[in-house]
Amino acid sequence: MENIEKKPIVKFKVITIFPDFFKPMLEYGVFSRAYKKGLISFETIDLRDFTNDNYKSVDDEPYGGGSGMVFKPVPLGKAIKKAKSKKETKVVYLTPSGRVFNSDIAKELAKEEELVFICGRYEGIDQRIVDLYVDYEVSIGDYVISGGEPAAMVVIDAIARHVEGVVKEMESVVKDSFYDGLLDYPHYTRPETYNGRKVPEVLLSGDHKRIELWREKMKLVETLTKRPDLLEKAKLTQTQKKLLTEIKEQLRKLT
Ligand code: 6GU
Repeated sequence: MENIEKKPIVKFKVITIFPDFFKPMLEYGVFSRAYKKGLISFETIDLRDFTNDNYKSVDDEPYGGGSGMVFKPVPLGKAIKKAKSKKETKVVYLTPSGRVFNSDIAKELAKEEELVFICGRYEGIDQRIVDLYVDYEVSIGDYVISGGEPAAMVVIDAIARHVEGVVKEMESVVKDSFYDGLLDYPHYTRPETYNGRKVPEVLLSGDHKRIELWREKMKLVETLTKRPDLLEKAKLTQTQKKLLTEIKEQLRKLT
C-alpha cells in the first residue's frame, strides 16, 4: 500500500471524575492489544485529586444563575498542567458544542505525540479553561450525552486506529469506511447461500481485478444511496468519477 504515513507512538491522557469508566478499553479488543504492546499509552487523571476541600468538589453554580453546575477552573487548570508533559501537547475538550469529529480529525490527531482529553459533566467547564488551554473542541454528533467519557472513548479509539501497528494490517484501515471519504463495500462470508440469498457471483469468481472493480463500484453505490452528502466532499479519482457516472446512468434507467 502506498501513501501510509508512519506515525509515532501516541500518549493519551484523560482528565475525568470517573477514571474507572475507561478500564474496559484496556481489557478488550484492538485498543487493549495496542496498549499492551506499548504502541500507545493511556492514563486517566482523576480531577478530584486536584481539589483541596474536604468534599473534593469539582463543580460550582454558574455565575449569572440558571440550572446545572460548572466545572471549576482551579482544579481543572491544575490537572491540565500536570497532564501536559510539554507545552506543545494538544488539549482536546469533549463537548456537544465542538466540531463534529470525523476521520480527518482522527488522522490529524494521530500525528501528535501526546494528547490530553477533558471530559466534561454537568453544564460544562469554566470558559476561561477553554480560552487558556483548549486546542480542539470536539463533539461526537448532534445529540447530547450525559458526560464526555463515552465521547472520549470513541475519539481515542478512532485516533488509535491511525497509529502505525495498532490495527494489524494498515491496509484494513485504509480500506475502512471514511478513509477516502466513502462508505465501505458490502462484505460476505460462508455459507454461499443463506436464507435463499446467494453471495454476489463476482466474489466467487476468483477474478481479483473484477472483484476490485465491483468493490470500488459498490463503495460508490453505498455512498450515493446512504450518504450522498459525503460524495460532495470526497476527492474522487478519475476511475471513481467514471464509475459514478455509470452508476448514475444505470439508476436513471431503472427509474
Ligand atoms: Cl463530546 N459530550 C457530550 N456531553 N455530549 C455530546 C458530545 C460530547 N458529543 C455529542 N454529544
